[in-house]
Amino acid sequence: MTTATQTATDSARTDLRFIIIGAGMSGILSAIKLQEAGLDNYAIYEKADRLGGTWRENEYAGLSCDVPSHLYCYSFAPNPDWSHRFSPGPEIQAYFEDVAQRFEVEKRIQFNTEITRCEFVDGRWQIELSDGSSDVGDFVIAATGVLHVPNYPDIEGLDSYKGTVFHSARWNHDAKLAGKRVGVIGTGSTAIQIVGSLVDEVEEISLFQRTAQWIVPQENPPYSEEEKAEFRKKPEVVEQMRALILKEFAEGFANAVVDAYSPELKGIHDTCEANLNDSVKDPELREKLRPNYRAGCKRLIMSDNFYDAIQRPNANLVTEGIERIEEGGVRTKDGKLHELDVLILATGFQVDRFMRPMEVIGRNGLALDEAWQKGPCAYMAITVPEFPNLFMLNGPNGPVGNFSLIEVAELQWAYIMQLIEKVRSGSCNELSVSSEAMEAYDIERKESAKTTIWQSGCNSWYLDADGVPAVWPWTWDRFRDDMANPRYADFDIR
Ligand code: N01
Repeated sequence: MTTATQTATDSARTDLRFIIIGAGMSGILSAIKLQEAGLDNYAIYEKADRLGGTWRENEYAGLSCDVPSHLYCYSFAPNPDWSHRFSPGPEIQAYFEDVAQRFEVEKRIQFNTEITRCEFVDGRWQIELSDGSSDVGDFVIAATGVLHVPNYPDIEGLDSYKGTVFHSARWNHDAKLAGKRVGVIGTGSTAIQIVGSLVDEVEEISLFQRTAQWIVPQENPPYSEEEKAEFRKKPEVVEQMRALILKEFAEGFANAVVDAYSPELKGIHDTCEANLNDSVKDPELREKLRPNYRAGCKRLIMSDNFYDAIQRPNANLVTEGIERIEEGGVRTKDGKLHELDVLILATGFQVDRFMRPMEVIGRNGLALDEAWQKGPCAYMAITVPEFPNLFMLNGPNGPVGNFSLIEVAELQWAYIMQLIEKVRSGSCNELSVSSEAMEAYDIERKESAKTTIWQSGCNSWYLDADGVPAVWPWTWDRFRDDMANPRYADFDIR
């Protein structure tokens, strides 16, 4: 007699192949987790010649992460050696390189290989690569990241500028900045860090501000050698610290931003206001730096040096709008030419790209561009109707508060793994969210977004083309619970 267990085991798939797109934080995570699950038949393709994703691409002056380092690392690979509470970018890049090597993922990465096309044909994904070769997989894991296509501003005359110009995510290391007149366009997290870091080095720095930003004061003490030795000796101390930061982030921030009238958010606003009032002496400058929207509406910026930097004698805050860019610099609407040697475009990213420009074709020839005609969507930020066995990490509408994207990706992976298990155990071959569930999910998501702080009256990269926040609009607890318990009734399972 055959038991149910035997039947499942007999039909279990041991031959599944996985295609991972991208060797950034999420791609490395996926490879490690597949190995851990004994699913070793995978390829990981990376278009660049190094791993690291956003940490490889962003090399701008002053780069650091605004999530504390002991949370901004994999839960299974703590790092007792972080130099600071918020560690600098190059250290984070080195961390990913080290983890990829230790977990034997790096040797599996096919560098300089861009996936140009994925098509779902007869139950499998056919993959075309930039070197002309191809691959076939049962699953595609899209770990392409969100902020990876620079947004170049559409400002008249940009091409006519004769000085050195580059986007913050394409840092020109050959550009001489010391003793130069440097302009920075933008006031996002990137620009704020750049200004704080360059002010001492350059002759003059001009920050072109279109919109003022609220800034949370953030001390960034280094860890002493004694502390690091203790972290090495007692991993439980690091674990406790991580748990504490996670709790603080979840309760004090992630849960607060989804309720525009929460007391926590009021507290954050008051902190930002006090920071501005206490830090900026000149009343005129202070008012120019005062945003006309509530703290948290745009992604909050944390800094311990920006207000100090912008008050230096060699720093200018330019709030007149930009009229055009000319050979010699930036002309503002008041007619003034701000002469510059170097112009840095800290103007953010095209946030609706995800896997694109790759061509992705799902069931019955449906192109992803067509499915996303009205904007990128994905159920739980992971799955799209008619794109079976294709799962995204940090996909559309995915960011959860200012939370660590690593923690988010780990929980998303746990969700994806449960879907993969369905196929591995032989209970089905294909899964993707059903069109009905996708529609219902998006209606609920958009409705819930109305009471979040992101929709309280400002413009930001969180908003989609219709002004709806393209983020997780619910609490951290709901995210954790939803990721742990897929609702299979919402899936088209074949
Ligand atoms: O980009 P942004 P970012 N003329 O989109 C301005 C993460 N990150 O690279 O506000 C003039 O936030 C635009 O003006 P406005 C983090 O998630 C994290 O700084 O639209 N200005 C805005 O000021 C962050 O949120 C860290 O009026 C123009 C700026 O450019 C995300 O990356 C560090 C303009 C763009 O700001 C993106 O941050 C860095 C124009 N034509 C980044 N076009 C940390 O972890 C755009 N702007 C610390």
